[in-house]
Amino acid sequence: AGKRLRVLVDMDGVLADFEGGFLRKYRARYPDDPFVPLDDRRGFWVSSQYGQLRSDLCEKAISIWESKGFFIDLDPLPGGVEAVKEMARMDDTDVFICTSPIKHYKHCPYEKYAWVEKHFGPDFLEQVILTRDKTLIAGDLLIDDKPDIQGVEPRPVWEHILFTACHNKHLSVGPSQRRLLSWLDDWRGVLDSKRQ
Ligand code: UMP
Repeated sequence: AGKRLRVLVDMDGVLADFEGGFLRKYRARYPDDPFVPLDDRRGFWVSSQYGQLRSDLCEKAISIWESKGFFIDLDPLPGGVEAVKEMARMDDTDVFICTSPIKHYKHCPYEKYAWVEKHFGPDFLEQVILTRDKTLIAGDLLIDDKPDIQGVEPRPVWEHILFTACHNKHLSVGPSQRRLLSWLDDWRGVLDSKRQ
C-alpha cells in the first residue's frame, strides 16, 4: 500500500471559465471599445494584452474582475467539477482547490468560497486553499493553466501539469512539462502515473 496522492487543482481557467466570463462582461460594459477574441489571447495576463491593445484598456479590464458578482458568476468549464468530485471519491487520494485571489479583496475571496459551495457543496469548503504563492503548498500534482508558477520556494514539491487554455495553447513547453488538453483528456492516467 503506497502513500496517499495529493492533487492541487487551480480554479480560474481550469474549473471556472475566467476568460469567457471576462469577455462577456467586458463587452457588455464597454460595448464601444475594442476587445481580444479568445482565439487571439496570448499570455496569462489579460490586463497586459488589453493594455497593449490600448493603454486605457488595462484598467478597464481590471475593473471587470474587481466587480461584485464576477467570480461567483463564472461558468464551470466542461467536465471539471465532475472530474474533481471523482478524484475526491478515489481511494488514497486527497484533492484541494488551490487558487490565487486578486488583491482587491472586497468580493473575490468571498465569491471563490461561494463558487465552491455552489458547485461542490458546503463540505468541499474544507478543500479550498487561497494563496498568492502556490510554491509553498506541498502536493504531488498541481493542475494549472498558468505556464510559469513561481514564488519564494525555488523547488516546489508538486509536478505542474499545464492545463490548456486559450492563452497558452500556442506555447511550446519543455519536453518535461506535461499537459492536460481539457477534462476530456486522460487526467486519471496522470494521477496513476504519480501513485507508488
Ligand atoms: N488575474 C489578474 N490579472 C489578469 C488575469 C487574471 O489579476 O490579467 C487574476 C485572476 C485570478 C488570478 O484571481 O489572477 C489567477 O489566479 P490563478 O489562476 O493563478 O490561481
